[in-house]
Amino acid sequence: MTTAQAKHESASAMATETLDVLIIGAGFSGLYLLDRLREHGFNVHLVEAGSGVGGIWHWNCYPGARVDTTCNIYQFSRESLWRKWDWNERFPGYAEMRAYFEFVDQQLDLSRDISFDTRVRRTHFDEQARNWIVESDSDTGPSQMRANYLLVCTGFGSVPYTPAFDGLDSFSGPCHHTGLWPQQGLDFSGQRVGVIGTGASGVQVAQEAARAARELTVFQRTPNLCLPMQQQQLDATDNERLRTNYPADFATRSQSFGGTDYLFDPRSALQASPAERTELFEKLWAKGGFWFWLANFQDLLSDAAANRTAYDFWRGKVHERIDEPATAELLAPAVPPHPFGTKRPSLEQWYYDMFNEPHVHLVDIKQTPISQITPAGVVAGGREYPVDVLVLATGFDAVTGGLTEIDIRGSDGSNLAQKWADGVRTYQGLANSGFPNLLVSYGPQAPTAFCNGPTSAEFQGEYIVEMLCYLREHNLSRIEATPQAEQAWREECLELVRPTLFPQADSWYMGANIPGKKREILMYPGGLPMYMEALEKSAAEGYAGFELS
Ligand code: N01
Repeated sequence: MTTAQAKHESASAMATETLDVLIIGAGFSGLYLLDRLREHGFNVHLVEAGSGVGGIWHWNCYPGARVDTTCNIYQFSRESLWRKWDWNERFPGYAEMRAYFEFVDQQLDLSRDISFDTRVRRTHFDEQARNWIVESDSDTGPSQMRANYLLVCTGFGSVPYTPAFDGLDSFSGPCHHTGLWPQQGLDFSGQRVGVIGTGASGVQVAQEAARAARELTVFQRTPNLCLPMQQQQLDATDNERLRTNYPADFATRSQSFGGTDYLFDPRSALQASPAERTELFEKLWAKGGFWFWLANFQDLLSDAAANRTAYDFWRGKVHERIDEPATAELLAPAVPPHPFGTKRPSLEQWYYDMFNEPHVHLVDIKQTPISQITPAGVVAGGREYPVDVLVLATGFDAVTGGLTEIDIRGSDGSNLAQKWADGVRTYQGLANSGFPNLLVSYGPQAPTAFCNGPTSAEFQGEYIVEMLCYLREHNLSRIEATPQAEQAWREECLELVRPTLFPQADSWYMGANIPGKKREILMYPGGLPMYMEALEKSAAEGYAGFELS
């Protein structure tokens, strides 16, 4: 039988059988759940819109796309995997991440239970049968499936956001969003490249463009408070050394706010002397990565004056690297655009230095907004900036978009996106009242983007696996969050974020990057240990907050 015939047969079989579990999305969360649920004897299948595994690393293949978490914890903690895998870089690029996902796929034989190029469009809960009917667009995979449990693992950044720039369609050259980059790549050599947006994607792609392009114009609305990556190449000896530390690194994740292998410094920035502050700041700066953000004084993200000490240190470091004072002021202004760390900092390598080069230009589109895109370039402040290639690094309908773009209908036929129109409601960031047997991993009101992705995939994933095992063992076939538990969870999220500085930034953490989206914290702000404690308490009480039958 040919592969196409085999796929067709398995698609037909799936149209008639009822799976125990259907998973949407082949990133860290979805793959973890597929593997673990299979190990527990569930009949499980996974559908993925892309043509390969890797989730965000499949789609974000723009030049420079790179992880912002060190490789030791940006991987599964399963020993049979890390024993056999060597990393080439401390912060791996997208190509290395893709190779890692292929390795995991091969080691765990995951693809045999995955339908690729299959995008789920609609799904509804059949109350009588107690299962989900899922419809997708696919030429080769199943177009309709039934499953007792539906696990949505679409990640925080699967729906790119493109602003409605006047004339965008008229642009005559290649124009791509970083989150939908052409799989065959795009060469910047000798081109005049324009990058709109200076989030992590914009910073990364601009750095690469600066090296290849004839001219690079960066359109900045808000400066990114970037941190030094301190990249390192890793050889076999480095990997052996890393492996000896992995068990301790993985163990630390459960104690840290963001599922990392380091913790906040327990001291207050304001109680420390200026010399002590500088000492810690310098130490964390030299380590690179997110240490300056997540291993810094514990009051940095809750006290404005403490935060300002870090901002001023950061600003000084940036100014040292930029020749032109006006450019330095645009990139690192005297008045902070938002408290440091309340928008996710990007990790940069030569981002600031590149603005000293004559072919790299910075345009302040806060002062002079983009009024139009023409066939030949970008118009801002009445001036046309000529561009051959236009890069839209304008972000994502983050955290909720992957769920709300699917027409998900619950037991009374109502739609999840409508339910969330005036504010997200979940219980434990996992479940929804009115939507029985639907569970979400790496979604809203969970640690999600406040947490390292693989850590979240494993911690939340294991909780879901245990929950499904519990239901099976107790001959139960339906689980639904109660409206009261959901309301209390929402209030807890809003309450926990109130004393922090996060609400002060117009960030995607706050849903503030999408016009018309409700402005509210989209993550659970209590940190991973507190989150897992709440989940474990509920489980110990027979899944308090849920109705089981
Ligand atoms: O998106 P963003 P991203 N006119 O939303 C600008 C992860 N990630 O794709 O700040 C003009 O952060 C917008 O301006 P402003 C990481 O978690 C990780 O860069 O709203 N500009 C901003 O500059 C990251 O946080 C890596 O004023 C407009 C930019 O577009 C998350 O993904 C790499 C505009 C969007 O920045 C998202 O990052 C890449 C408009 N109308 C991504 N609308 C790693 O390193 C938006 N902008 C692992």
